[in-house]
Amino acid sequence: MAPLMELVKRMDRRQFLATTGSALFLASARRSRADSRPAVGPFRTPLPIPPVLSPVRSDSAADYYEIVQREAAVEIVPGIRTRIWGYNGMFPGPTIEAQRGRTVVVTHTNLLDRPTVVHLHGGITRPESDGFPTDTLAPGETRSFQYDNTGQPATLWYHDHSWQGAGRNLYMGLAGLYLLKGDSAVDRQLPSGRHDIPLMLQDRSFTPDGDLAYDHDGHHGAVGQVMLVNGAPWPVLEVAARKYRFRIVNASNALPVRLALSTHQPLIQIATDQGLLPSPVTLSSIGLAMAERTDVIIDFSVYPIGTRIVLLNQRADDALGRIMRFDVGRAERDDSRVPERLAEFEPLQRLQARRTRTFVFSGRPTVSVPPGVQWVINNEPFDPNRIDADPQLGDIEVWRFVNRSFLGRTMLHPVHTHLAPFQILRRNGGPPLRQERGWKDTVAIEDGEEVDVIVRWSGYRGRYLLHCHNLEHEDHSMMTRVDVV
Ligand SMILES: [Cu+2]
Repeated sequence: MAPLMELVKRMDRRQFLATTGSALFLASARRSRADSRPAVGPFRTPLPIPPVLSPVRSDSAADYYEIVQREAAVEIVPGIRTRIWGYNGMFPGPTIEAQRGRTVVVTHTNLLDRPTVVHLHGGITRPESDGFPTDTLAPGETRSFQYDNTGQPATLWYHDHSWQGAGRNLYMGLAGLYLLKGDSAVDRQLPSGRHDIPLMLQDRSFTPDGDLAYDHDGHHGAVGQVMLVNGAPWPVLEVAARKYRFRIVNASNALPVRLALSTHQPLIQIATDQGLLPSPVTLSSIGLAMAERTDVIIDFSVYPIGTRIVLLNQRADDALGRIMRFDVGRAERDDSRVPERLAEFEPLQRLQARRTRTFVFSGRPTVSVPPGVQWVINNEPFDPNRIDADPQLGDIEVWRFVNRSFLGRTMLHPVHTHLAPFQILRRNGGPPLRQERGWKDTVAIEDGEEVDVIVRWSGYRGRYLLHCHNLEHEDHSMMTRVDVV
């Protein structure tokens, strides 16, 4: 074994990260993977913040936005142009800031050469605007989507949802943030403005000439070699020695992460997918599967000016084990605080449920040479014309998600319900994780696990979805139609 790798193996990974420079880090990353990407190192790029989109007009009914889906060449790796498919030609797309209870209408025009589908992840959305996978926007077509923003203030995101095309379309850039904001007394006390920062995580691979290299790995999932935050590789954010709120979205196709700080300082979690928790939770690490979100407070006032803190992904031992760095650059006054009571929370009880439905997530071999895998729910692939669940509007139901392993291969399935948020009742017969005791719309089901969630099917009648948010599983074809009747 090469001396470097031997050294790395013997050291605790955090110790390795703390004591070695980026050159060494890159050398080890290169050795651990067949490497064909352009030279890109960690902690050389400032963190970009996606710009907030301005409405083209507003009236008493709504704020109106326009987005064009188009190809563009953008600088992701410094000095190199990368061809992307982006909302307004950006990677990620522009951020939409919505206010609870105020309607937003987004008019999309598709200037790409393929059909696309627009979905607002986490939104309580009327069915005609929810982005059913066959509700395509054809090349050249323009259509408006209406979001009523009746849910809790939360960190949402919008992205492509094309049937058998979502994996590639998101990889190429069709994703953006949608921040549903509130203005309660609690919201005003928490860090805000330039101290409230979204972090959209996406791993990517690049070809030698800088293009995105999409490989679905036999429908197991497209995992990259470079960690991007808001479209920049392993960026750096200079922070003041005070509290910040970070809205962290795992927008990767197939990479679950476990967030932790290199200094062992705990993260103060204040929100899940669907908004503020009843009270803050202090955690040494937070698991975040694909499409899950967490809002955390990090208090940099505990560090001397000049301290560098790395946000780690403890699920990876290679280049994807680091996400970004915070450099404490200056002192600053801090009037924000984290209240002990964050949000009202009504725990739903199993007794309130009208019925229980079970969904088994597994794989089955395809009839091909060599045999591949098709991802299925209750042994059925997605069929847009088959209704697999038909909850009544207003009903509360328990949905049991079972992850049954396939050919001994460990697969995580992040399960996502459209329209209706849920609470987690039981995880493997025990209580939910401390980080998931709030309203959720996506839940990580690890291999062999069984999770009961309780869902209130309110909002709208119509055609919706339940699916795995590993995008390559979703495309092939771990998705099922749910009609609210
Ligand atoms: Cu899956």
